[in-house]
Amino acid sequence: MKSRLVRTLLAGLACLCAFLAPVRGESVLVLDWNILTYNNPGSPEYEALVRIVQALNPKVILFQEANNASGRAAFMATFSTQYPYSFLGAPYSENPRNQILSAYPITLNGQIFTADPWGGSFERPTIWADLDVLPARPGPELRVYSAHYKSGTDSRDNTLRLNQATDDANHITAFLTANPEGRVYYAGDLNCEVGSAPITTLLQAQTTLTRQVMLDPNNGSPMTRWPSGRTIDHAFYSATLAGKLLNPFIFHTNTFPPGTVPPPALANDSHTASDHLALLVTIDIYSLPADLNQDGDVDDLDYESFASCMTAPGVTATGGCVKADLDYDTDVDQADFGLLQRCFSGRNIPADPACAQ
Ligand SMILES: [Ca+2]
Ligand SMILES: [Ca+2]
Ligand SMILES: [Ca+2]
Repeated sequence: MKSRLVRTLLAGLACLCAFLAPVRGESVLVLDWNILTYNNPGSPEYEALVRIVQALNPKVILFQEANNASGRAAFMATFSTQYPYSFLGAPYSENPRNQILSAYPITLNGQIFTADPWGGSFERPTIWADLDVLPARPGPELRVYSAHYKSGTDSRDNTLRLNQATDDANHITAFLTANPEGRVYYAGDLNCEVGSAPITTLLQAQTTLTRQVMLDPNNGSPMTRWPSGRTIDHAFYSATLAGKLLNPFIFHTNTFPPGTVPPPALANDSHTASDHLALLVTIDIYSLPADLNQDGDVDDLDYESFASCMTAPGVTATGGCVKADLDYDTDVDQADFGLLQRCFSGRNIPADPACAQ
């Protein structure tokens, strides 16, 4: 009886340890693409879209022009296991709109409506969603935006594009001011090129955004729109994601050497599916809990943040101190300090990802 009791207790402890072991990270493949329309289920355009998503298998999708209700419903049903979470932006009638599909829970989402110089709000807002990439760690780890700026060249179009960029830049700035460690990935069809006023507005210092250069790895081209060859689809990341975007590229089935297109995609699928090309990037969601400021090391700065939060066992941490609860048992106590000590690497020295094991 005794040995069975001991075995049960040990098994229980093992479970507890597994539960408390900090989650360290996830590589999040994000696809951004203006798909023109889902098209009707069964059409060549729709089937090419499905094959490309199957070939790339992203964790998060940012779509623009996600219209055609029947195609959209068929797509979401086909990928319901892969993307159990989704958010469809306005308008809800069949006009081009933005959509976010996610393998991770969406904890919060919203739409940014922009003033239309013709009166009212522009019908097609930028949309955003907070993603809980690491469910074992409190709070969401990534915020994504899907944007589609007004096309055209008349005065209203130019004003609207700049208004959209200004509103989105302000939205990102407000988010990062309230959440200095928030991670932002912003992408979409901005209908303007590098150097234009909307792009410059997004890149103003307070957004902390950097534009991610995207190239087709098979020919080095930055083109995202065909047949015009313009580069009007863009991706940006916040300073908190500096160094965390891996392998950015433009996906273009037509430029792969013969026989090398990732299956089940076919050679001409990019052009069959849409008049834009897809942007892909892997975002490294770094999650070593002891690295409180998430800059890669565990140093005196992390210790200072931690020390100001340390209390006693069983005292629930609140506000900015939740991040100092390194073993996720709600308090900031000696056990958390032990984890910090084990992970301490020193300034600018990458912490050992296995330190907390
Ligand atoms: Ca989380
Ligand atoms: Ca650090
Ligand atoms: Ca704790």
